[in-house]
Amino acid sequence: MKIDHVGIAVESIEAALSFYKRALGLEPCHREEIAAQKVRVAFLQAGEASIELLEPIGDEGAVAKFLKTRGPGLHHVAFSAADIAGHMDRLRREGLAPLETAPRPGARGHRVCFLHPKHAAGVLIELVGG
Ligand code: CMX
Repeated sequence: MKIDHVGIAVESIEAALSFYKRALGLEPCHREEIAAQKVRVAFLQAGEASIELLEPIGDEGAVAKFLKTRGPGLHHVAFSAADIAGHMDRLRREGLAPLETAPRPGARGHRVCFLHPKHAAGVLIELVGG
């Protein structure tokens, strides 16, 4: 599998974008609000993969909770998975059940699912389908 993106939880997308521009010359290529996940996101392309900056909308939701308990930093690593439903079935058979029972809508029109960090050395894993 290829890495699709690396998700980084931030307090402020604008402040983080300023760092990525000044330090690495990276510009945002896509912005979106994912209301169901209570986040706004910005993607920065870095070669074949991208960085996803995640800023919480409000005080609830997974990213707001993450920032409150752990502070800004690596939130998840996402891998491309064309047949996402097939991968979810395979993972269930392996005893590594995804957090969702079925793929759900994610950023950029993709279908996604997540694997709990307890399965992956403390890193939340996302699978990104077509
Ligand atoms: N990476 C690593 N560890 C994490 C984590 C993360 N992103 N989020 C939580 N944890 C850890 C906590 O530190 C805690 O560890 P300890 O038990 O050692 O203290 C443990 O997991 C439980 O933490 P929690 O705060 O009680 O969190 P919840 O169990 O309520 O939720 C999770 C954790 C992963 C199940 C939840 O965040 C989730 O369902 N995530 C998937 C959805 C998501 O993250 N959406 C935002 C991204 C949207 C997008 O990109 O589309």
